[in-house]
Amino acid sequence: MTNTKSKNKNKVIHQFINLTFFSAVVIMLASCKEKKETSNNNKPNIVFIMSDDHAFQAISAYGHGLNQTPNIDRIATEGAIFNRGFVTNSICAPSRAVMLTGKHSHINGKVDNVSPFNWDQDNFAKTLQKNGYQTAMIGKIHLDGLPQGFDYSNVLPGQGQYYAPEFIENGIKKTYPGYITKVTTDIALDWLENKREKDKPFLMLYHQKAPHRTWMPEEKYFTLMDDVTFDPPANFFDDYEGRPAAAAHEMGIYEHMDLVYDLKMLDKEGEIKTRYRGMFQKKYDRMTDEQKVAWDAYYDPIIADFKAKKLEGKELALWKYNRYMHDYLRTIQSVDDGVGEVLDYLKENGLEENTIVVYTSDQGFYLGEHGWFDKRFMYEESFRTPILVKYPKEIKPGTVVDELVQNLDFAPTFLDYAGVDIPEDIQGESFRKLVKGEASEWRDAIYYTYYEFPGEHHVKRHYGVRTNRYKLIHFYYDIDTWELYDLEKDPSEMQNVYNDENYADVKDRMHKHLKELRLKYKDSDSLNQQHLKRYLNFKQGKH
Ligand code: SGN
Ligand code: CA
Repeated sequence: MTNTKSKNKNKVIHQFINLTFFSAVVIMLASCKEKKETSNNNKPNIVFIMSDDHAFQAISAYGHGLNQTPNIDRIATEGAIFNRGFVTNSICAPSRAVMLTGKHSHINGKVDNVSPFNWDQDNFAKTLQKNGYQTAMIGKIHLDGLPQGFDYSNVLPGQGQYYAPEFIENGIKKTYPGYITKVTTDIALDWLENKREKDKPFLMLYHQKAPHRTWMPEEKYFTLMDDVTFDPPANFFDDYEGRPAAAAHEMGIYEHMDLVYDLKMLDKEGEIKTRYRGMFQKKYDRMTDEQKVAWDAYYDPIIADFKAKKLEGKELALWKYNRYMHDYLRTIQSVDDGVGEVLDYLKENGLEENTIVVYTSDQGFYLGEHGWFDKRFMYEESFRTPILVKYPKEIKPGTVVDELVQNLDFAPTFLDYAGVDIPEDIQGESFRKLVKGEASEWRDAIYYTYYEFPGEHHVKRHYGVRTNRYKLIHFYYDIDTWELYDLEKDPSEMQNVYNDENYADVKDRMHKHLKELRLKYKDSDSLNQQHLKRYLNFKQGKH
């Protein structure tokens, strides 16, 4: 697209070569100006919305019936929903690095939350910036250092805080009063309305912290779905038979969720003593007196009721699950409101037609499947991520995409839409044609890696491959186990059929796929060893 444009420009210039110098200059200037505006008008704006830990199960467009997200759903109704959207590494900072660079973790170097990110490498925002885009990064980034590729950045340090959040605006730290999700939305709207140059195409990354742990809702949603009792997924009481890596987890709702830190049982009497009580007290203390009054009015009666009931065993597990679901889903409601505000802004300002809007999460999340919260595993609920995209100029309303797409594909897709050449070393594929139903072929397998072990939640290092029907995973380091799943027969991944004779051929085929993908994406056991060494050094403070 860029090349064709500059060729046309040359043609225009040649046509005028015989005119008088003065009139030629006038005409050339006019033609350049017109060209600039035309090309800018042709380039779509991009609003890339991402939230943190938002499970696809908690978006009503995906049909799980847990909650209502009418604004996020609008993106699917007016555009496309992806049923097989996946990440390449189900943890925050690595996922963001993959999304920015279009390269797997072992190539962009940000393999875990611990090691630093090298901002000096290419990212798609830098490329768009060089090609006339105005760029902004707002909200959670979780990558240390001043973001590169952005004309404006206003980002959270680290994980961010739900109440009285700190932001770093173009390198300068300040604290905003209020609730994080709303503050992030206000910053985004302010940039759209007051800070950007309105004659340039724009890229805005609008990235929410919610619904990340510790799921502290906004006051207006404290009582949302109070009358709903959630039934846990069928495999809530999983025994992990045949899956030793899964059995070694530390992310059980029953066993590992902290009554105070996660479930808000901060009793004034101080009788509920838990490991992370002090850490939650600090989060509570960030609220204003007014906010605390509202908070206590909602939570104190629940605390009293909980103490009186003295729940144990299965009853306690179900109580914890419900307490978790209520707060988790409430934080999502504020995210959905923000999406609505941004969509409305685009519509009211005549930007709707020429703006691509993407909604996604940095990974999926467990809402009780296998008894868990958190993510990290290559099992479906955390490997999958919601992807919804609208672009009225090109995407038909109600489009459904069932092919295997990964967060690796965002960078090349955005460059493709912007008419910019996609660098050779990008590992993802543009899904532009796929969404239009015009892709002649598409990948039949995707690759996954996870590195953060030993670490929080105790998920072993692993890598694997998934096709439309099967999944092969290798857990390694202090364990050496393989798992194979038939996702058609066993979508909840309860039966590891790796040693089942009936799957011998499938197993061979999947090993072949895995080998091919590791070659294609330039990954290897020796690279894994290097990452491990680096990780352990960082953990011990030696680097
Ligand atoms: C924090 C959370 C973990 C979570 C990681 C990674 N603990 O450490 O539960 O797995 O983030 O999440 S918390 O006590 O700080 O909430 S990620 O999305 O940022 O990768
Ligand atoms: Ca996350």
